[in-house]
Amino acid sequence: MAADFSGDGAADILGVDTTGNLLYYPHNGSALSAPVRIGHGWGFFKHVMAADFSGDGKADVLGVDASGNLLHYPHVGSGLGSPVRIGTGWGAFPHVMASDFSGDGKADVLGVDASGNLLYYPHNGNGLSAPVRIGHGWGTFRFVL
Ligand SMILES: [Ca+2]
Ligand SMILES: [Ca+2]
Repeated sequence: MAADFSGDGAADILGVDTTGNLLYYPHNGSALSAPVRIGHGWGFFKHVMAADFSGDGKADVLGVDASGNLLHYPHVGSGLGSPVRIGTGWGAFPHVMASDFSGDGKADVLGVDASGNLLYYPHNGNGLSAPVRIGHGWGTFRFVL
């Protein structure tokens, strides 16, 4: 995932390795620095996204766990804080994305449901509002980003 985790205006890279470690590769100006482990146990997640959900300029991490819960891990200090559940029933979504679709500085969530509908869940300041269908026919896409 590419997102500005440090808040310096340049995108960093986050990844989940085969053992479930969440690794952060800081952008140092010309390349990537050595990775820092900022979490573990991420191997069971169906979806993992990095986007600024809180609106403080630093990317947070969102994940859909094995039970279909959509969890927000806020970026606090140098790492991630305790997760907050911001949705349920996401387990059947083949694609889930977090990005500031509305342009208010806070990431919204978009998902492709099992029927191929592209749904937009606006960030309302406290959490996610009811979804708006903004497209259909996305079920056959291998990647949606
Ligand atoms: Ca943030
Ligand atoms: Ca937004």
